[in-house]
Amino acid sequence: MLAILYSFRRCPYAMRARLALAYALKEDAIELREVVLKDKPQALKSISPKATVPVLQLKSGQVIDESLDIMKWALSVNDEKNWLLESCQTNMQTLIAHNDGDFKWALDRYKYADRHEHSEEHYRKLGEVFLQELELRLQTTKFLMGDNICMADMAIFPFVRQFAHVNKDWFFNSEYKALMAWLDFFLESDLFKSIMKKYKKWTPEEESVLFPHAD
Ligand SMILES: N[C@@H](CCC(=O)N[C@@H](CS)C(=O)NCC(=O)O)C(=O)O
Repeated sequence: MLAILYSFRRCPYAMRARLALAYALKEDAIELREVVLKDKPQALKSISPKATVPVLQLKSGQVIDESLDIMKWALSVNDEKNWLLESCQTNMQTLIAHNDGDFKWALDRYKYADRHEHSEEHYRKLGEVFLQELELRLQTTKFLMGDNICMADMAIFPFVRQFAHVNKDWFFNSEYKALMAWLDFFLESDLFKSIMKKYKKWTPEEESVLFPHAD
């Protein structure tokens, strides 16, 4: 066993970590512990006091508690299709920072506009600034940094998925056609399906769930 992953199925940060781990590691390489955010296990809180997911605890005891660092760790183990794309690292980091910053801020408010000051449309418009940036890129290349999949695609699409799901009618009737095709490509992929299996909440008494899966 290489590591333990604390994860939450529907969390987009945990999804990007699971995507990279499932891509890079051999089947059953790690133990997956499904966390319920309202009832986090003590084992998680004691290794990472901020207690966000995902958290990866390596066999050496090292704890990695940022999703992008977990992706980079996975790619340092194996990256046969070159997701790291060294020549585009700066561009990738800038795009991911936009995703994790302004876009995520708008997404959280778009999802729950009734708990915030402005309307759903207001927050959607703010989020659209990022969608437009992605759309522009995807009109000329199949993926965000060219015609091959890279880390930025995997780090970003789980968030675009969430944005699309807030109001599917709006999204699928919007002008973002290249973005829709890109999103659909990932949602239909075997890799994505393999990381979206459902698990019971982990408890220390429960039998271990191994990850990545064979199929
Ligand atoms: N910067 C962190 C953010 C992770 C994060 O915020 N995850 C959410 C779940 S989607 C979380 O654990 N929130 C804590 C909570 O809800 O208690 C990362 O990239 O790993």
